[in-house]
Amino acid sequence: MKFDIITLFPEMIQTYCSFSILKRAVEVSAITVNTINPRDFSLDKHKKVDDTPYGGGAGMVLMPQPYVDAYESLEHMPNSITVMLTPQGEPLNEKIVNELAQYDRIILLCGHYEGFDERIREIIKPREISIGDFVLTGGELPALCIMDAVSRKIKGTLGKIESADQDSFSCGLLEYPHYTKPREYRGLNVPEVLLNGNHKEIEEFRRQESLQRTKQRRPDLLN
Ligand code: 21W
Repeated sequence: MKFDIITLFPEMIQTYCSFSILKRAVEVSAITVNTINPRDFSLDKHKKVDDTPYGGGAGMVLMPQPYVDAYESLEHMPNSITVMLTPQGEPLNEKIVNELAQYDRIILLCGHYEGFDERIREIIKPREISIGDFVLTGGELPALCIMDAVSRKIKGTLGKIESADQDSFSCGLLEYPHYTKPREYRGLNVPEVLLNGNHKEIEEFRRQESLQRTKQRRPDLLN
């Protein structure tokens, strides 16, 4: 999977991708991460990328020229999709992540606390995605959420042990409670059933806990 991220803050993307599992994914070439800064494409003598809104109002608007030129500087590739991160987009979920993971290349367009000039949408025609109903300062964290979630689906990103956990995660229920050593901590004990080595009983206990948690916290997931 190739990610091309168009952002005014490329270091935010590069830094996150230099740790942990994404770092390894880059090292084993499961993914490649390329950043493009629209500021480098600004034709303005002060490298301006935003301006005041026509019609008035607060805030600034991201100019079309630097973003469209940054976008058009990227090579055309088959099986590629462009995603714009905006608060008005469709809310991200695991189904969308699975859809995105089918592509060979994803272009991610990030704004930063400003709206995009509408003509950027009209020219690029991106899929618009949000990560939920709360206000952030920019599209970089949402872009990283997509990169992180999609990368997990790419062969070679997760090791054997982590892939096994994928199965229990994606069964549509919340996870059961986990325990490790010691058996007693501050008077709190690990449930007896997990210590007796009866795998059938353990499996049933975990399934019940998962169901109960899901009913209590996320009844919407049970439909
Ligand atoms: C916040 C962008 C507010 C635009 C007029 C001119 C991407 C995001 C974002 C942001 C506004 C996502 C304005 C969940 C999010 C994102 C920054 C509009 C300012 N008005 N998913 N400028 N939440 N957020 N208001 O915030 O770019 S995906």
